[in-house]
Amino acid sequence: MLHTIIRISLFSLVLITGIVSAGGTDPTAEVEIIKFKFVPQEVTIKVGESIRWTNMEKRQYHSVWFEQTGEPEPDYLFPSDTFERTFDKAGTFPYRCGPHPKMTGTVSVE
Ligand SMILES: [Cu+2]
Repeated sequence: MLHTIIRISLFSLVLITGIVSAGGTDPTAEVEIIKFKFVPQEVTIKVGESIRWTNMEKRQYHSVWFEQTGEPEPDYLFPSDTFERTFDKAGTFPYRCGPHPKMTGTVSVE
């Protein structure tokens, strides 16, 4: 009986470890989009690190657009959607929401 329990536990552990590692690396920083704001508005990370934005609104869509890099505007984020971006160069990167130009944020990469 005890043997069986230990075996099952070990099996579960292997299974859980597998699932977690399959998810890849977690982003370094999280930004929530809520009430037409990026929270926190300023994020500082290191070169090679990444940020994940999550739309926490109930109904409103937004986007995370690094317009000044010349990149096209990414797809809109609908409620509970996420957007991830990795930063490979040092610098200060302002961004905004496409549909709402007053919604701005800044990423500092050291
Ligand atoms: Cu917006």
